[in-house]
Amino acid sequence: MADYRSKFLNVYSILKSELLEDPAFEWTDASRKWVDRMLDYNVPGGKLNRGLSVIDSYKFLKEGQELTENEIFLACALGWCIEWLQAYFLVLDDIMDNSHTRRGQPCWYRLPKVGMIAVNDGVLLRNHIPRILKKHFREKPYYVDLLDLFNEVEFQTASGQMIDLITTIEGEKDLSKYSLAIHRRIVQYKTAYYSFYLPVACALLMSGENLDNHIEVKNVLVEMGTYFQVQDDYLDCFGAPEKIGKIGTDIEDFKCSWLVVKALELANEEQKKTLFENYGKPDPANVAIVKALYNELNLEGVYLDYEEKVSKKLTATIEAQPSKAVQALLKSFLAKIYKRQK
Ligand code: DMA
Ligand code: MG
Ligand code: MG
Ligand code: MG
Repeated sequence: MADYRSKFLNVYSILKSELLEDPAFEWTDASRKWVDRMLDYNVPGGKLNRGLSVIDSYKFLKEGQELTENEIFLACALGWCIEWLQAYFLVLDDIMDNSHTRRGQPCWYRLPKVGMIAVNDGVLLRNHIPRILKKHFREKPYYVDLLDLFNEVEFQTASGQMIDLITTIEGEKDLSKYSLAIHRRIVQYKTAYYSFYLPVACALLMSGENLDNHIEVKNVLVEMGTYFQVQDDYLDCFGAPEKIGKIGTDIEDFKCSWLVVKALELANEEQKKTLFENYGKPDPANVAIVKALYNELNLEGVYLDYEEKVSKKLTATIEAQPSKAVQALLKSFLAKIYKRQK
């Protein structure tokens, strides 16, 4: 597989320049500088897995045929639309989760000059997506499907964020309502669709496919995305902050994390009491007690077990797919996240 990373990064500069010259707005030096800095701070600094997945997927679907420069550019532009969507959700997610760091630097809203301007920056990031699509895909037969896809997935993600957030409402904190079923619903919507289904769906549309004919592929990708968010929940507590680029806040935030659901399943009455008394409190002493309990319950071992089982199951589902190209694509996705540390 050719490495498209440098081409991909190149396309970022092009898209950014176009957005900074958008004729629909009367730019000033100050406004151009703000958006320039805001984009560089929030859009390109992640792992870029989602963005690069579009071109990787498209290449698999073309089954070894050389891609034209134009095809490469378009796949990269769609990849960047996903990275823009991710940046939009993360800027707002960090405010709502009261997070401190992201991608190894302070969260955007934590910068003294930014603060709550970050809310509007999030809105701007979201608005950049249809502007990129309009500029580069307007004449394509799949343009309407592309717009519809981004709208659907954004709605699913925002709905997932909503159910993630309303389970933590102050005054209604009730650990006993947390279950694997609720966790699954949250992560499927807040993470799986935009992180796993969206890149492949973009590649399918570019290849002229009708998304209605690929429901099975969607189901596998949603399963994989669920596994990916379980990893995110695990790393929030057990990951190395210098590797994941962020400091976990799930315990403080009373999140319906996979870890707390597992802890509730495994705890005896006394341990449950400890959990009820200490989960969802901002004091580091309470957090430390929860973490000690997670260790007592051997949640690291429980997680490793889960990871083995889910990856085996996913591999079997992938191998049952009729298309070899789709199998190869899905296997490469799984290989990228299996046992990830960041
Ligand atoms: C992430 O949930 C979901 C979206 C849509 C940003 P999260 O709060 O667990 O993410 P992170 O751990 O990166 O803050
Ligand atoms: Mg968060
Ligand atoms: Mg969140
Ligand atoms: Mg998280």
